[in-house]
Amino acid sequence: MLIKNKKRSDCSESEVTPKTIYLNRRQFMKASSGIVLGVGGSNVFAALQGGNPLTPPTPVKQAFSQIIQTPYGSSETPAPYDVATTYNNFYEFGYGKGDPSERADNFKTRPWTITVEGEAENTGTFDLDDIIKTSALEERIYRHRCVEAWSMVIPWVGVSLGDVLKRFKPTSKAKYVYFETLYDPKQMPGQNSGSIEWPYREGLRIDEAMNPLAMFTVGMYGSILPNQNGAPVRLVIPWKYGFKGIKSIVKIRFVETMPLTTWSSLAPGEYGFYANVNPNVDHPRWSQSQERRLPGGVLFPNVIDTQMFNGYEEEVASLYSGMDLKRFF
Ligand SMILES: Nc1nc2c(c(=O)[nH]1)N[C@H]1C(S)=C(S)[C@@H](COP(=O)(O)O)O[C@H]1N2
Ligand SMILES: [Mo]
Repeated sequence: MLIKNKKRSDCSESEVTPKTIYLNRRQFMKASSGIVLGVGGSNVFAALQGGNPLTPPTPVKQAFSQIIQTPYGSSETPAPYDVATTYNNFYEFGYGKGDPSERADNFKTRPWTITVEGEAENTGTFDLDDIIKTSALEERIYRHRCVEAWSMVIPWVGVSLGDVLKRFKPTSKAKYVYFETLYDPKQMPGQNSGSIEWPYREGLRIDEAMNPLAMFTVGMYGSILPNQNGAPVRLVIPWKYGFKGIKSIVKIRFVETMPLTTWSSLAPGEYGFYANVNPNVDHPRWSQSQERRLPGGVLFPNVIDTQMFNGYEEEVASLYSGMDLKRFF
């Protein structure tokens, strides 16, 4: 982001994949699976193997056994799996879009614990599997909009962030919630260098975190998160720029005042705490009125208009009523 501004024409050839392939898959799922999509080793998943670029490759055992289908994004066309997993921002593994998929293979994501601190009754260190196991996993297809002005549609798997946070019983002093990524330079080579003060930090106002759209995400495309996409758990906040979607979370802290976050501390004039997708507030180095919807390429850059709150205005606009969004960007 700060470092590299990809040109519109920089799309790799692998991003060019016909939409019809994904459409076929969705029709197939509708016809064969009903409401609960059983993918773990089932016939449905097996039938989707065989070179379809929209499904995770082997091992199949990493697919979830039961995912509740939701209406979120059912009319959208998700990006092919290989695009969503090779065009990434995860600076802990390098600044290039291809670095995370090339360097995160051996990243250890189990066992994984999250430490919960601050203004809550139920604090301590919890195993991720214990945190997640009481919730039914949902598939939600969301638009994912990076501040660099590219976007993708991704079928995430996870639970409402609010449902998870409520289990820690935040007190009335918890006005914000702060998150931290793992700090482990041995595993994350990008943490040995660069201008970022590690670990990566993010935060939300507590009412934003409790909004039903905010997602505590453990998978995508029916399967566990690939390491490059933030395994084993990340945030997905679909009405905000992608950098709010902190990856590989190890710490959650409930706090009274607005926490410092990585990008807004590095360049406060460029990246705000709120970071709501807003076509009317330009970034100093690039316009936010449009976006490159991936996959696209040299011949079909696939530029579309950016929507207010990334198209989730109805669900989230009330969080910001009375706020000057040009000032609180
Ligand atoms: N820890 C961490 N989280 C991160 C980032 C990062 O560099 N480190 N990049 C952010 C940015 S800028 C974006 S756009 C998304 C990218 O998610 P994706 O690679 O799954 O598309 O992750 C966000 N979360
Ligand atoms: Mo981003």
